[in-house]
Amino acid sequence: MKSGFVSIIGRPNAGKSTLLNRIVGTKVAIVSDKPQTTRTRILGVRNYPDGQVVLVDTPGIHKPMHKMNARMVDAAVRSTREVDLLVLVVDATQPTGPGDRFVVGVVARAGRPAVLALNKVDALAKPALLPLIDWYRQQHPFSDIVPISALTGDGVDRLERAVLDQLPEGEPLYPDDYLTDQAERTLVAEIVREKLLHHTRDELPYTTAVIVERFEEPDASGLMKLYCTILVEQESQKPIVVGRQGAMIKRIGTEARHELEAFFGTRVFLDLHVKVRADWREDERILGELGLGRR
Ligand SMILES: Nc1nc2c(ncn2[C@@H]2O[C@H](COP(=O)(O)OP(=O)(O)OP(=O)(O)O)[C@@H](O)[C@H]2O)c(=O)[nH]1
Ligand SMILES: [Mg+2]
Repeated sequence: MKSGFVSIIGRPNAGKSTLLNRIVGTKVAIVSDKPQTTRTRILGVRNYPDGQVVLVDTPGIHKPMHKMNARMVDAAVRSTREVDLLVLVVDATQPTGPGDRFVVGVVARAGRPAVLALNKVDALAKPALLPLIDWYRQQHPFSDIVPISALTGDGVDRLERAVLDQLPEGEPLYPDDYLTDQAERTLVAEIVREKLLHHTRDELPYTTAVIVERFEEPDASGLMKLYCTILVEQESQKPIVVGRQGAMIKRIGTEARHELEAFFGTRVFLDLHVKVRADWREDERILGELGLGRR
């Protein structure tokens, strides 16, 4: 048997969370087309007949402009020193540059074996792969380089094999029915935030957060009641989230509720409330609630 911790790292939007969900086989991390979707580390477990891989999805590594972002990047970098193996996920459709060099530097400083996953090959012309592989080979001695599509699943089984190969001998670290370390409360907040990200753009994805104020287990009639606050930074952002006659927040609420009902297997009452909190991204108390407290 083989087992170990594997950190999935890379720049924002590379497809790390998509890959985590694909390998685990369930949605444990939210995904969006906006960079900086993942804000904390998320653990997901995959069992094989001959081993167990404990994957750690991490926030995308970027230049932090707020305390929140510094904590996010810290969480990602710290994870590289707490695992047996790294999987560096890169968006192969994007040209390489200083941001990629920086992330390779993080990999190098971690001093652990690393597998490179060239992601989004479904959206890439094949000839573009070779120069990319060459570029990364010159940057770092990766133990394997695997082209994948986290979206379609193409190449992911090869990547999983490469990961398992690199892991030490060992017994499973978690029970075989253990899927993720995400608390139900966190999952609720994340699903609401995913719908919020889906329907907003410009600065809103970065300036919003979701906090679960109250979580009531299903009552006798099987109705679960969830009360969430959506934080925005400025008064002017409130009407955008609420929408015309509340249309936007209604849509976000309905989509989130459907997903939560499927997830919990019960009827859900979901209350969403928008609140302005200037500079919440610098606020220690709020960061703590979001799992980004000072370490
Ligand atoms: N075409 C294509 N798109 C992909 C693939 N993998 C992920 N995506 C898309 O890329 C976007 C970002 O995916 P995420 O999984 O959220 O990326 P991430 O690396 O976790 O991003 P952060 O959490 O912001 O660091 C989403 O729109 C995904 O649907 C892929 O293999 N092919
Ligand atoms: Mg992510």
